[in-house]
Amino acid sequence: MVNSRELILPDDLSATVSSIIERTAVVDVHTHLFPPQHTTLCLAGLHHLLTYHYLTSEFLSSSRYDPEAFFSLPIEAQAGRIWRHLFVGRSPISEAARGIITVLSRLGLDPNERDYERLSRQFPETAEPAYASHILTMAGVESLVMTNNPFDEREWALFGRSDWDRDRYHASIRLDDLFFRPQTASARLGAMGYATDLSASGGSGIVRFLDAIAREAEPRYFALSLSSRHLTELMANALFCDVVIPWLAANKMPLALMLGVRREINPALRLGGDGMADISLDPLEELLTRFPDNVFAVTAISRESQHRLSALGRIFPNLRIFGFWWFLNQPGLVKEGLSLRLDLLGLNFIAQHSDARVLEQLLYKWLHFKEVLASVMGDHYRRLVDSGWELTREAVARDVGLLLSGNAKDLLRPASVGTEQ
Ligand code: RAT
Ligand code: ZN
Repeated sequence: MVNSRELILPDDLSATVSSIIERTAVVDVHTHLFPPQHTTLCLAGLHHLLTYHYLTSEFLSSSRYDPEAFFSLPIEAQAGRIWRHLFVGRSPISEAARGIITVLSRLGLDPNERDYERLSRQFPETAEPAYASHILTMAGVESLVMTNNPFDEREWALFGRSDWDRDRYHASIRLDDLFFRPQTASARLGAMGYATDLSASGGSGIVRFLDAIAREAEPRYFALSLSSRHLTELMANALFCDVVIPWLAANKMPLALMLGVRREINPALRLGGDGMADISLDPLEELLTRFPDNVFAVTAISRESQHRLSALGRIFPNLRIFGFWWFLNQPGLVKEGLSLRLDLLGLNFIAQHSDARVLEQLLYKWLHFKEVLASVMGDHYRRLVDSGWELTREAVARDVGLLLSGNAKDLLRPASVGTEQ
């Protein structure tokens, strides 16, 4: 029997759940953000927000503007065209377009200003550390995980400097190039002084490379974004199964799999031309079975894969489900997916990641997600209370804390690479 003073009254339930969710800090397990000190790659500001690839593809597919001509324009001209087409010529109804309106409102700017030049003059044009920290705090983001490609020199240069906040910006190492762009990977390995053999017989060279990049970047996980066909191929790849997977297990390093992407289906749209593929979760099931000592953090892009993924999450302790990824991150699909995950998994999943590429996107991505979370959690708690459960504010705060940060922190616990386990 719970002390009656702590109980949430039925009439207060929705508002209490919403306000707890609103105030709970999040750990963002997957973004493409960089610390502000990495000035060449840290994106912020209105021009970058408007030229986010979700919006350039919405613009190019609805305006019939020639993609080559569009991408040859300076960024402010691209942004202005997108603004006039998607925000002045029609209502910004899509999730990515509404995101811009949320950002403008949250920064205290007038989203009804139609003139792009006037609007952009009011937008803070800075990516100074104090501003970045202010945006993270406003968005309620306690810490975030970057995406770091060790085969990209410009990205990797970040780890040569010490002036950024490693407690707030964590690294994750993207291995896509190692398996899917072997020429790029070999060339870079050679340039860094490692053997370039990507077969399993070159395994000791790859292990030295993994040790070195992990010591340098202190990653919280390694990651691959791939189709299920790619995953099937990897299950027959000796470098993956006999070198990388054992190295990850020995170092207690999770592997994040982002399943269902099909790259460059319309290359003229650049990043916006990447799409989705059908997903079979057979290879994931095989992976989880064959490698019980590895932790796999998995997100899948299609609506159709969510049901089986949740079922696998209940069956395999080495699977950690996270987020609603990319084409799936739409309020209607998130609502359905959240409800399914709560029904099947209880509180055992990482509720969301932002995938933000531009700093201020954190403001809308987390706000929009929390709105949906509040409504779905509110419904679940109401059913629980109707069944006779006594619900307190503390219990709601604890549960929401698990979904928004606790489960993420558990996944992101730092590993000590290269030391005796
Ligand atoms: O959502 C995105 O921004 C995509 O372009 C991808 O970056 C995807 O999230 C990925 O991490 O591969
Ligand atoms: Zn991403």
